[in-house]
Amino acid sequence: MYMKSLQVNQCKIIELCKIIDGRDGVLSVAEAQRQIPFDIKRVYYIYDLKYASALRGQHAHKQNKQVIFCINGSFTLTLDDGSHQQEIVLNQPNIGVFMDVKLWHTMKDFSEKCILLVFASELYDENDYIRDYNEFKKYINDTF
Ligand code: T46
Repeated sequence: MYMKSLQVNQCKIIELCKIIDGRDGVLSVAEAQRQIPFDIKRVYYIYDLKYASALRGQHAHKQNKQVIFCINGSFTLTLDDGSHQQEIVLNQPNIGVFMDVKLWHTMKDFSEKCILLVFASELYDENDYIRDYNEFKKYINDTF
């Protein structure tokens, strides 16, 4: 059981089951409206990260909800709801984070061979992104 709880609003830890039978390997399952709290319209993954110093994310979404996993290696996810900030290291393939709308998030400290897997509730739309932090703060105040 992954004990870390999140102090930030608009997000929560998602723990997938680990099916370990008599054969080799572990099987984890993510299903729409079950472990993943929305209908999945898009899946993407990020890999071939060569620099631990890379920074990705640094934005929030208006409509798009996501669950993010690290299915190989590790990285640090920083979460910011506009009032509270928290960092979480994702390093277990069956532990993810649900990221609701209006949540500023950044990915950093990528390990070697790190692979991020993301389930998204919406198709890709650049207009759904808030990529400026001041605009994010204004948006959460205006849409409260
Ligand atoms: C997020 C974090 C966790 C597409 O064309 N289609 C897609 O579905 C995605 C996800 C990206 N792109 C394009 C848009 C950019 O030209 O790929 C390029 C890189 O996207 P971005 O800079 O947004 O990548 P990250 O790693 O900063 O963010 C991504 C997701 O875009 C974002 O929604 O929450 O991962």
